[in-house]
Amino acid sequence: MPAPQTYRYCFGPWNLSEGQDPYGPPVRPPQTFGWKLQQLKDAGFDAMMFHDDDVVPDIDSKSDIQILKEAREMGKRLKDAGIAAEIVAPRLWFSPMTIDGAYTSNDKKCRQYAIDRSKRCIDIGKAVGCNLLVLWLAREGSYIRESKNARQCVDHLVAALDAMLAHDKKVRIAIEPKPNEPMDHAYIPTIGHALAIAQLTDDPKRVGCLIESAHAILAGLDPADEIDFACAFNKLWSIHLNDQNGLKFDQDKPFGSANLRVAFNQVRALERNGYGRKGEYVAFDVHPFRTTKVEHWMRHLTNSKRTFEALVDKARSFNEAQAQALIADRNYQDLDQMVLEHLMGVK
Ligand code: XUL
Ligand code: MN
Repeated sequence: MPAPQTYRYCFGPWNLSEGQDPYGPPVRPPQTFGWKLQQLKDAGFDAMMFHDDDVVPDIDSKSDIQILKEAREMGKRLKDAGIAAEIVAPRLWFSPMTIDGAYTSNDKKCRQYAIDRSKRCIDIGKAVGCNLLVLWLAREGSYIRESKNARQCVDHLVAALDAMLAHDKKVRIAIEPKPNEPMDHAYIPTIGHALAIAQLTDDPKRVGCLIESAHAILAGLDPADEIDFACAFNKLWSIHLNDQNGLKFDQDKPFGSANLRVAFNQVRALERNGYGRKGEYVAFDVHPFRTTKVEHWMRHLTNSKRTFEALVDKARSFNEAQAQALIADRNYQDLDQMVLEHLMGVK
C-alpha cells in the first residue's frame, strides 16, 4: 500500500468575486490582484489558477512583446510569493469576436481569433511556469440548433486543438466540459465527450480533462463516476470541486454544501485513484454567496478546504472490511445506512 497522498490546493482570482449576477450589480468592492494573492497565501493555498487576462489585463490591445513582458513579471511575482501557477485558460467568451462561438464560430476570422488568442495564452502559461492549458468551451454549442453544423463543429474543435498542440510541443490541454450555460447545448458536455475528442487530435496523449463537480451534476451525472472514468484513462489533470443544488444555473457553491454524500464519494474516488501524486492540484471553483460581507470574503474557499480535509479523514476512516462484507451479502440496504452513519459520526 503506498502512503496516503497529501493534497495541494488552489483557486483563481475570479473566485474572489464581487457578487454581481444577471439581476444586480457588485456588492463588494473590487480588490487588487496583490490582495487576492496575499489572501491565497495567508489561507495556506499552494497555487493560483489563471485566465490569460488575469495575468495580462486587456490582452487583445497589447503586442506579443508587451504580453510576454507582463507575463514574465507575473511569473516573478508568483515565484517571490512562493506560489505556483496551476493552469492558464483563454477567456474566450468576452470578446466581440466570440459572440457566435470561438473555435466553432461560423465566421472563419472569428475562429482564427480564438486560435491566435489560445496560442498567446499558451505563451503566457510558459512565462508563468505552467504548461497546462484549460479549455472551458463556453460558447462552443448552440442556442438554435439549425444555426450550426454540429458535425463541422467537431472538425473545427479538432483543428483548433491541433493548432494549439503544434504551437508548443510541451503544452498539455485539459478540457473542462459543461453541458449548458451560457449555451443551451454545449458540444462537449461530459468527460466522455472530452476524452473522445482527444482521440481525434494529432497527439491524444497531450489532451486530457478537468472535472468540475457542478458541471457533472448539471449534466445529470455523478461527479465521482466522472472522476473514476477519467482516471481509468490517466486523463484527470485538474479538478474544480464545488457543489450544485440540482438543475439550475451554475451555482459554484462551497464543496459539499448541497450534498455531502456526493462530495464524500468524490473524495473517495480521488483517494482510490491516487489523485495528486503526479503533482495535480485540488482547485475549488467556488464563489461567495451574494450576501457575503467583505470581512467574510475568503470563507467559501477556506470552508471548502476544511470540508475537503474532513472528508479525506472520513474516506480514510471508512470501514472498508465492513462495507465489503455487506457488499458480498448484497446487503446494500445496510451499506446505505452505514455510509449515512459514518458521515453523521454515529458511533
Ligand atoms: C465556468 C467555469 C470557469 C472555468 C475556467 O463555469 O467553471 O471558471 O473553470 O475558465
Ligand atoms: Mn470551473
